[in-house]
Amino acid sequence: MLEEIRRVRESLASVVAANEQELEALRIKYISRKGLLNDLMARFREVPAEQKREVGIRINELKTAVQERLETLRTQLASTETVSADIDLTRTPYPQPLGSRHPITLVRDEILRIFARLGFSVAEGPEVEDDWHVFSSLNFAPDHPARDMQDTFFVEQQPDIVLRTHTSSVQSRVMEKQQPPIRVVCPGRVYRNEAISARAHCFFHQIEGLYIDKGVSFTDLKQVLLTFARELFGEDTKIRLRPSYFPFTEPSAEMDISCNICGGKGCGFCKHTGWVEILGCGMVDPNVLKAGGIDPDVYSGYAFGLGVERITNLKYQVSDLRLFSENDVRFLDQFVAAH
Ligand code: 2NM
Repeated sequence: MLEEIRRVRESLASVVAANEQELEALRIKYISRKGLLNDLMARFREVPAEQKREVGIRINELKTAVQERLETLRTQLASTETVSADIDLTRTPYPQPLGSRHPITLVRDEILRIFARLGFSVAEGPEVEDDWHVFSSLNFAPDHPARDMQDTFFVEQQPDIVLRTHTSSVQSRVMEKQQPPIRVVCPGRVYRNEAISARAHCFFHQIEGLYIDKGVSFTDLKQVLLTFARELFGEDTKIRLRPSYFPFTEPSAEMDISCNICGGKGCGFCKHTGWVEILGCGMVDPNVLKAGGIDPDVYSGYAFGLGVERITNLKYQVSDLRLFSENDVRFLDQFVAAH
């Protein structure tokens, strides 16, 4: 019997209860009227007299041990229940990984902030557009090569509907809706029918600016672009304008900045010229103003357009345009935003 008592006592430590029912079952098993302890007591009578003293002591010890164990299990059950009621199981576990912003988003926002300080508001419009807003209203001749299937994506069986090839279509819409003064920048994705390579993609991101008021001249354009270049690439940045051609502006120019890799000394990046091209610009063609319902005898304006991928390449030296649309986290993780 002493041996039996010892075994029961040792097994107590591994006795557990997952809930109230299991705990009650243990109580019944050990200390109810028909329980293990009462059974031992009942057999106490059969114990030889010389062992009675020790067996009595051991049974009493076992009784205390059982009561203590059941009490411990009861407190444990109660505490798990209160804790689980407090925990929000829908909460994201720690640590919460912070994402990073896409480099195109970072550079776009930085550019928009600079123009916001210069008084430009933001306008957006549809990526699927009609011919009028993408081409005709912007002084593209009916036979202009940009209208070719080779360059532009057309919506099937609707030759009048295209994926916009520039965000000037948004500015065309702004002119139709609003009389000058107009100061807008239009960010967005544009599409060109090009074979995808490291240096070309069938879509990219643009920001175009438009400023229309009385007496706006080319000097206003130059000063705003110089301010912009210095804000984006640093105070020492120089700009240079080269004559160019766009259907919607006359005169037109392309702007270079002093190479921000070598500081203008000449390097592989600027093909040893010291300059890199960053945008196109010009004075809005009177035909474009007219198409937008603005009187070119009263108002004049300038416009410019830049590719966000190109600027991002300049700032971060990304060598392959395809990286921007593959969403490889190993690439994206390197651009840690100021959250
Ligand atoms: C460029 C270059 C030059 C431009 C023109 C217009 C509008 F709507 F006024 F006609 N928006 N953007 C423009 C002018 C865009 O991108 C290289």
